[in-house]
Amino acid sequence: MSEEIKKYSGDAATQQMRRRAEEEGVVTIWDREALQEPHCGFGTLGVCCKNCNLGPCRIDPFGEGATQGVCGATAEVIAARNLVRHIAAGSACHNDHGREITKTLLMAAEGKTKFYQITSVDKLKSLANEFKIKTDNRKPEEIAIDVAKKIFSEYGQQEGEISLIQRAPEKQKKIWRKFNLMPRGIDREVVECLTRTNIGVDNDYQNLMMQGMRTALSDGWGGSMVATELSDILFGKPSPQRARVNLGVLKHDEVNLLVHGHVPVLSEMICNASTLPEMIEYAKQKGANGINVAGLCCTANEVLVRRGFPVAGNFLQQELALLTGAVDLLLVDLQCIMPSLPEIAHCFHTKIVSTSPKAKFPGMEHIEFKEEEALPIAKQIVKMAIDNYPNRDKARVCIPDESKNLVPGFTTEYVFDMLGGKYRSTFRPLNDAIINGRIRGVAGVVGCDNPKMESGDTHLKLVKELIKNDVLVVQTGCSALACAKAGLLTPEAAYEFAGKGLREICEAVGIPPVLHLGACVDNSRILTACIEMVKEGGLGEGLDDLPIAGAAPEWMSEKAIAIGWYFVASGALVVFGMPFPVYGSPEMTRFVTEDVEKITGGKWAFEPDPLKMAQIMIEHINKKRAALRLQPMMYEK
Ligand code: SF4
Ligand code: MSK
Repeated sequence: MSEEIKKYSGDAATQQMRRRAEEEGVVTIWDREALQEPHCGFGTLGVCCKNCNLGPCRIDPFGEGATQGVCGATAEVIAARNLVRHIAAGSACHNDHGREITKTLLMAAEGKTKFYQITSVDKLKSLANEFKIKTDNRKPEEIAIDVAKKIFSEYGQQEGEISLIQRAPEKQKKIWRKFNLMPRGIDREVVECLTRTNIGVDNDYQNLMMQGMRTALSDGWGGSMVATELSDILFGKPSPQRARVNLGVLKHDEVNLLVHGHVPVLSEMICNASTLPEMIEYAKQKGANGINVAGLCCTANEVLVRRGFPVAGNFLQQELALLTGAVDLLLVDLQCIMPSLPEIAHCFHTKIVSTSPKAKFPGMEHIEFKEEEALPIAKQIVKMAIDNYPNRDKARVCIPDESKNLVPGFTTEYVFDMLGGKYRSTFRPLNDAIINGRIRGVAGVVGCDNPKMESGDTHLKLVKELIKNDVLVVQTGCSALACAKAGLLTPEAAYEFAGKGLREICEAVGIPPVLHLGACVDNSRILTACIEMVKEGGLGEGLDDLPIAGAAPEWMSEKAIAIGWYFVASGALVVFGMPFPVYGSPEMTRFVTEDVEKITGGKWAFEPDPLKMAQIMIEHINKKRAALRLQPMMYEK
């Protein structure tokens, strides 16, 4: 095996399929990345601008050439404008995801689609209470209609404050009101970002960044939180269950149908269709022993945490899954889907189908998804996969013999029940474990995998170091899958990898040292868990007092920037493995790594080495512990 391949990912399935790509002459993301090296320095530093036709302009970061764009914009203005546009785009994606789920809930409640039901009535009622919607003596459908309409109104709300952000501790709300960071409406903040970043509008980098933070908050406490809450209401609250992950979940003798993207509305229906006796019987008629639905990226996480469906891989494995030659149909909706997929699919028998009017791909067949016809469309797609099974060239199939167990499906509500036991739901044991020094703190490790880094291994090394140091880790997205592939998301991992204090807690409660909370939108579950830690008492008055930290070691998407910013705006330290593009401006670099802390209590750090990254997070957690005067770590001399 080429040393180059080994260097980039320790995951054996990834190595094997990259070797196959080399042999077959198939170009993958690693090859394309190499062709882009060295990446444009101006872009990397964030000091190029093409916001108007006076440009494009670029600032010389060494101060020898142009120090201003044609309009007079300086490096810090250009870097801030670019960053704010990234935040707006990332937030828009999450917010739109929330909008899709809201639409489905409304259609289900109004009887416009018979294929979706309200599964979690208790969650619907408690959400309705937060929106001040009456629940007494009302049918769930009536309540759901009011909830969905209220949420829609908050997308376009012009003034005031969005509802779900009222969940935050008073300390944060005071800060956000004082600094004008309270989001007024979910879509509104994104639009204002686009206005302000036009030529000649907002030319104060700090003022621009305040709007960037307000927008990110409208994502975390708005669109993303809506997506999580309503998905739980429609599809059920996740709960821990055993499942499997990595390319080895593909089956030689069954129809393999992969679901890829983000919004779970269609993938849930595909799962339903694939388990219908008539479909299984049809698959048997075509010579298959069954239908194997598995996921990629965040759609994978959605059907994993609620239904225990297997996961074929994370972001970097989407092309590799096709290279197995065993995928009969790949179904995509939107977000994180590489446009290169049809080219690879066409090297094999794989059918590839897009479904969202917002995301079309040359080379894919398009079957438009409609909620009113959800199950018939899902059945049509499952049937297409079955019909394609006999076309599979068995001689060309190569499925890596690699898959691992994991236990996903933890939520804020589940942590209550799990820790408190049957009679008293509470976060008290978690807070006590932190206060008495068994657990040092909590770290959220999230985000994408990236060929510029070690392709998933950065997550692994970081998380192992954190749990070794008694930091309980919570994960979402492709980061969770990277660690699951190495077996870290099982209760047994505590014995092998966790420090003594954390191990004791994991043993007592029967949980993994690394908890999988769901897809990228479910980072909102980390916010709600943090709220409960503050409410439980003993760990300060606000989110910025908690001994917590966040990281996205291999981030690549604008969505990761938006997520990072809503945590920083909520008072957390967030470490990225690679800086976002601001280093061309000393002022902006100082703002994001230092000055912002004086406003929100949170800040950024950038560090590519996973062990140093862990150190930064641990030192930050220790600093918070010291400020709270918590007991010394129980097993540290
Ligand atoms: Fe150049 Fe200013 Fe136009 Fe940007 S907005 S392209 S810096 S002139
Ligand atoms: S899917 S945003 S690659 S985590 Fe949410 Fe993975 Fe990053 Fe997409």
